[in-house]
Amino acid sequence: MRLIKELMTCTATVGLLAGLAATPAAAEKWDMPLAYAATNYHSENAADFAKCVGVGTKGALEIVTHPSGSLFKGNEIKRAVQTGQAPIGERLLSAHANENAIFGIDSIPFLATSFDAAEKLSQAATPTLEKILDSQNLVLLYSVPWPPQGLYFKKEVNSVADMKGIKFRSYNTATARMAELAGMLPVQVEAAELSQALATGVAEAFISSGATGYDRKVWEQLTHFYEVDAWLPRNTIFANKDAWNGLDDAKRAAIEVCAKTAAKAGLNRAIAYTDFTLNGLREGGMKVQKAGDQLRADLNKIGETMSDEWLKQAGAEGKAVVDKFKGM
Ligand code: PCA
Repeated sequence: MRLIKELMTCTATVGLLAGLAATPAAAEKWDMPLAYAATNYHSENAADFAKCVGVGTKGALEIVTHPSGSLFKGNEIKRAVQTGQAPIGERLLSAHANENAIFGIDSIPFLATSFDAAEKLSQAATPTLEKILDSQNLVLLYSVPWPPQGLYFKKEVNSVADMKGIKFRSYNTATARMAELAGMLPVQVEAAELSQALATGVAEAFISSGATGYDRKVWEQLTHFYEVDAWLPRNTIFANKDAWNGLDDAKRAAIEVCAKTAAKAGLNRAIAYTDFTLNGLREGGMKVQKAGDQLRADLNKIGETMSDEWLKQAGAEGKAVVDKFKGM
């Protein structure tokens, strides 16, 4: 018995030493702030990306994800990475369209309304986005779409006239502008705080994917989801340029390989999460339906105004990206 015990202790010690030997002494740790729930597919995808980097660098670079805005809130993440407070992070770039209109390219109403079109638009925009992010001390790694955007209300809505005066939660410049043009009152709220904003009456309606409505269990307050397919915004994953330049070639190569895998896996997850979450809204008791003709026509008009405004703000650089997309 004693012998067995001794043998077990010995085996455990050898195992522990082997484990220690396999971990290089100078393992580097990167904290990765995320804005959305741990169970959301963006966060799960980022966790897999982190795992992939760990394996690809044989443990020499450990990326630790921090979902739900726990390390930095959504609206703080970009600045945190730019300034090196975090070496890597994920952010909805369209929320920063006030810095550069091109960041809002994925939120132009009715320009790209399917996963296929959204991927093409992203491809068309990537070189320009890389350049702009580079000028902000950021390295673009990959991006992943949200499902098509639809409208959430706590009553039946058949036209834009029905929306007048409603307190509308926005998540970027485009959603705030849409609210204004529809006669609603925009209030910017991060997804992590959405349930609370609805529960306290700070917001009564919003535009988003089925995914965010599902994650935030909005059936507890709201009753109707109208499928509008207005656009498919993206979460972009970027690194601080100094942190990136500080990595050796092998680590950078591992990140690049994992980023490519994560982009593909993220897209597939987004597609799968679309129907799953719309069904989840139904199961929660919400009426999920296509927007009616009048509502659609009214939104198209608002969309035209917003597209014109965007083109004016984004100038020749923006037009070039849109033209490239349209020619794909
Ligand atoms: N969910 C995010 C952005 C787009 C989406 O589908 C949100 O509502 O904050």
